[in-house]
Amino acid sequence: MYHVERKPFPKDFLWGSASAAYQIEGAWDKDGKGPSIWDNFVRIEGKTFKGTNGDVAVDHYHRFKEDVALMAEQGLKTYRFSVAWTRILPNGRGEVNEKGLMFYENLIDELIAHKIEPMVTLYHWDLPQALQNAYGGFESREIIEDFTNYATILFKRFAGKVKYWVTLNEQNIFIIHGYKLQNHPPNVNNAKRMFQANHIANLVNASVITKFRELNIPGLIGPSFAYGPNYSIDSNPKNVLAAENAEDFGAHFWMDVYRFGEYPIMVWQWLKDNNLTPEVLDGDMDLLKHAIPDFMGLNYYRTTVNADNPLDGVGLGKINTTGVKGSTVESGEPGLYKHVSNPYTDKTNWDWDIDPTGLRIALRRIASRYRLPILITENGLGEYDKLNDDCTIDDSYRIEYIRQHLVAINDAISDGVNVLGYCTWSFTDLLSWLNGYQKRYGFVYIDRDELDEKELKRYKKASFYWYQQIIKENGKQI
Ligand code: BGP
Repeated sequence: MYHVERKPFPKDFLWGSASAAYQIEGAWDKDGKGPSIWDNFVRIEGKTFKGTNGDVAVDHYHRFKEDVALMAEQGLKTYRFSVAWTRILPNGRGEVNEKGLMFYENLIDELIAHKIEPMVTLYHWDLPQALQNAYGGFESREIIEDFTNYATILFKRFAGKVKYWVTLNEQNIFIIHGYKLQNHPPNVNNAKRMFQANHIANLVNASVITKFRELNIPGLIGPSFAYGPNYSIDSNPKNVLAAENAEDFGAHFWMDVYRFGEYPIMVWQWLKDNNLTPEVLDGDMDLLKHAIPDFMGLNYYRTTVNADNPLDGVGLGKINTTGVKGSTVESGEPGLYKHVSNPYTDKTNWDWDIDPTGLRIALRRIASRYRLPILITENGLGEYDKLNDDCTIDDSYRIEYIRQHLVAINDAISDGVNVLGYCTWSFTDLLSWLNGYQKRYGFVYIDRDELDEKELKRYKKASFYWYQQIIKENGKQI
C-alpha cells in the first residue's frame, strides 16, 4: 500500500532502547546474587564465541548512573531492561535478597528522575540454577508458582513506578535453543521435553499476567516474541505451503496461545501424530484463555525464506557465531520446511537478512491476526564497529538500518497498526550471548573485547546523535 502522506508518529510514542541483565550487568556473584543457568552454561567449552561470559559484561551494575545519564542526554522516553531473578531470590525462591532489589530500585528511581519510563522484563533467560537443579526448571510445574511469586515481589515493590512489564523474553528462542539446538541452557536435545517445557512456560506467562490483573497493578503487561515473517522462495505451491508451515510452527504456535489460549490446529495434529503433545491438565487451557496480554511485544531482526523440505531433507544446520559472512549452514525441519537464502536482501556479517519491509509485514500480520497494540521491544543491527583515534565511531550503516526500519514502522502506522513504541537493541554495546563482544549493537560504544576488559570506557557513536535528533522531532524527519 502506498500512502500519499505518512501519518505522524503518535505524540506519546515511546522512543526507547533495550538491554538484558546478563548481557550488561556483570557483578555476577556480587551482593548476594545466586548463580543462574547462564553463569554456568558459558563455562562449558565451545559454547560461546572465544569462551566469552557475562562475569563483568559492560559493568552496568556499577556504572548504571553513568549509563542513565547518557540515556537522558540522548532523550530516551523509555528504557527496557531485565531483572536478574537471581539477584532478587538467589535460590529462585525463599528469602528475598534486599540488596538485589535495591539495585533495581535505584536504577528505576534514576530513570524516573530523568523522565525515562522504565520498562521491565521479568525474564530474559537467566533462570536460577537452583531451580534447574531442584526440579528441571521449565520442565516442572513447580516453576509456575515460583515464577509467579518472584513476579509478585517486583509488581508490589515497583507498582506505580513501572508501567510497562514484559513477561517472558522470546519464549520461542530460549525453548528451541535450550531443548533442541543445545546452544542455550539447559543444553538438551529432546523434542518431547521441549514441547513439555514450552507448555509450562505458556502457563507461567499466563499465571503472571493473571496475577498482575488480580493485584490491580497499574500499567500494561505482555510477552516479547521473536518474530520475523516467513516468505516462500517462489510461487511454487509446495514452497508456499512450506512457508505456511514455518509460520504455524515458528510463530502461531506461540502467539496464538498468548492471545487466544489455543494451539494452532495443524501443529497440534502434528504433535499428536509424532507422539509429542505436552501433558495438558484440567484448567490449563482455561488459564491460558483468560490471560490475554495488553500488547504483543515484538523483537524483530530479520525475515526467513522457505522452501519445500521432504521427510529425509535438511535438519539442524549451523548458526554463524563468528562474524564470518556466509558461514551459516542451511537448516530446516524435515517434512515441513527448510530455510534458504533470500536473493533480494543484503545480509549482515552474521548472515542476518536486512529487511525493513519485513518489519512492516510483521506489524500488519500481528495486528490483523491478534488485534492487539504492538510494542517493538527489540530491533537493531549487530555489526563490527571501529573506535577511531579521535574517539569517534562512524556507524552510518546502523543509522541507515534504523532509519529504514523507522520508515517501515511509520508506514505500518499509516496502514492503521497501533504501535506503542520502539526499543532499539541496544543502548550500549553488550555481550552477545553466543557471539562475544565483537558483534556490537549499541548507540554507545564500550571499549572492551573478548580478551581484554580494558577500562570499559563509554563513547558515543554517530548513531547516538542521530537518534537523539529523531526523538527530538518525534520522528518527523526520517
Ligand atoms: C534477541 C535477544 C537479545 C539479543 C538479540 C541479538 O534474540 O532477546 O538478548 O541478544 O537477540 O542477538 P545476538 O546477540 O545473537 O546477535
